[in-house]
Amino acid sequence: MRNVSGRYTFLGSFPSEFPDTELPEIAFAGRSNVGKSSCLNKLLGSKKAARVSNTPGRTQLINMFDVMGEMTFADLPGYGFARVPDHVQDQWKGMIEGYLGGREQLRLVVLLVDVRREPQEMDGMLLFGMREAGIPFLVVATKVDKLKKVPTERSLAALKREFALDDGEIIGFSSVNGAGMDKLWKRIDAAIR
Ligand SMILES: Nc1nc2c(ncn2[C@@H]2O[C@H](COP(=O)(O)OP(=O)(O)O)[C@@H](O)[C@H]2O)c(=O)[nH]1
Ligand SMILES: [Mg+2]
Repeated sequence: MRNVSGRYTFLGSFPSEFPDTELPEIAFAGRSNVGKSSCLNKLLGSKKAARVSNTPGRTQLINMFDVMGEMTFADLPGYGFARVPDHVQDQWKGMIEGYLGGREQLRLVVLLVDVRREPQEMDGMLLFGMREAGIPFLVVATKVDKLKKVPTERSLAALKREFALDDGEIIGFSSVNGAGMDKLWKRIDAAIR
């Protein structure tokens, strides 16, 4: 497993005009509150790289990090807050489409979903879009520490079924106890090679 332990650099927050980096890029997407910031912090070995639980509905920006000079992490804005006005939703959609459609160095999108929730329509739409565009993705089901083994397996199976995923396209993860960290790093390493 990688040990980044803080060897990353924050490149900035971008609404568009993403920086001209040459390193292979891994993007992280998912609904607000799914545990995306916590997952990034866990991968980067930092408690504060990505802010945990920031207020929803603010300006939507893509945060980028250089990781050990080997790859770029792109933290995409979360979606799915009920009380966000339409123009913010549209802004989000425009940004994500702009990013996913034009980012040549993108090697993998890690789509985070909460293992305790039913499969969500927005996640399905994003997955469908990535499949259509031929963008490699991995579904990471977060917060597996909150469920026992059997309900976790059941939930992973439901996600696989609903989103028509292959075995290798979903892993369980916890930023509390580190479950799935090895697997996630393996997939990231394979994607940037
Ligand atoms: N039990 C548990 N809680 C988590 C996990 N990941 C995130 N959380 C909690 O879920 C909430 C939202 O996490 P955050 O990382 O801010 O989600 P984001 O909105 O997707 O960036 C916070 O209260 C976290 O402490 C996890 O793996 N297990
Ligand atoms: Mg966050």
